[in-house]
Amino acid sequence: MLIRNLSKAALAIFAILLSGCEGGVLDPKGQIGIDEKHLIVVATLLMLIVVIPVIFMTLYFAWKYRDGRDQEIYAPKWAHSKNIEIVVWLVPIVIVIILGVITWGSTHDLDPYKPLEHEAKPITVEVVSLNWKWLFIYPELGIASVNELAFPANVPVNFKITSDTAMNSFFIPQLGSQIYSMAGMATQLHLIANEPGIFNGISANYSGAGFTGMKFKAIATATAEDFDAWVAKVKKQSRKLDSQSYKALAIESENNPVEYYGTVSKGMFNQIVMQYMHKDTGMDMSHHSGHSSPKNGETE
Ligand SMILES: [Cu+2]
Repeated sequence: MLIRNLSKAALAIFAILLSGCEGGVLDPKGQIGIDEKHLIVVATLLMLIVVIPVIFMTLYFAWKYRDGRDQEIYAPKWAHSKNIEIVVWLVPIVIVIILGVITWGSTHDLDPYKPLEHEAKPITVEVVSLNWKWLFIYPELGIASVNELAFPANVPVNFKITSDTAMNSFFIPQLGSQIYSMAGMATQLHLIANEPGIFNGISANYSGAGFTGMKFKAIATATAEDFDAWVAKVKKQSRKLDSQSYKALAIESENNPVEYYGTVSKGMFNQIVMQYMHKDTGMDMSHHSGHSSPKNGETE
C-alpha cells in the first residue's frame, strides 16, 4: 500500500518535472542546444548507473537485516571482500573516465567562442545588457532594437556581448549556451536556430529590482525574406541610436517595451565597452614608457 502511494507520488513529481521541459533546455531548437541536451542526458544516465543500484541496495539491506530475522549467517569476523572492492572501485573509475572523455570533447566542441561551421554566412549581433533591458545592435545593418532579437533560422548568429551595468548572463535556453555580459569587456557566443520560432530570452544572472522584467523574444524567422521584412520595419523608425539617445536609453527602467532604432551611429558597441576604461590609463602608460617623464617622487 505504502509502495503504491509512493509510486503514485513519484509519477506525479515526474510529470511535473517533464511539463517544465517545454521551452527550456530540454526542448532545444538549435544545434548547440541539441548537443547540450544530448550531453545532459548521457551524463545523467551514466551517473544513474551508480545511483539506482545504491537506492535499491539501501532498501534491500534495510529489509534483509531487519530486526526479527534470525536465519542469517552470523559472521562477526567478516572484514574484507575482494569482489565488493572490485565493484565499488572499478565501476566509478570507468564512469569517471567515460565522463572525462565526453567532457573534454564537448568542452571544445561546444565552446561558446568557437564559430559554427555552416554554409550560411553568419550575422553579427551586438548585445548590451542594461538595467533592466536588452539592447541589440546590428552593426552590418545599422539598426538596433530593445528587448526583441530577430535573425533568420538556419543562419549562425555571432553574438558580441557586453554590459552597461551589473553582470548579467545572456541566455536563450532553447538555443543553447549562456554567456556572461560584463561591463568594460566583450564576450562572444555563437548560436543557431535549426527551425523558425519565437524563443524566450532571459538573463541567467540576477541583477536587481527590475530583473524579472528583463526578458526578450528571440525571433528565428522562417526565411531570409521574413528577416528582411523585420529589418525594413525597424529601419522605418526615425529614431537614431547615438551617444545622446543612448544616455536616455541607459536610464533604469522596468518592463521596458520593445523599441526600434532605424539608424545607429557607427561604433556604438565599442563606445559602450570603452566608456569604463579609465581615461587616465592612456596617459599613465605614456608616462611609464618614458614619454614625458615626471620628476622623481612627483605624483599626479
Ligand atoms: Cu569578465
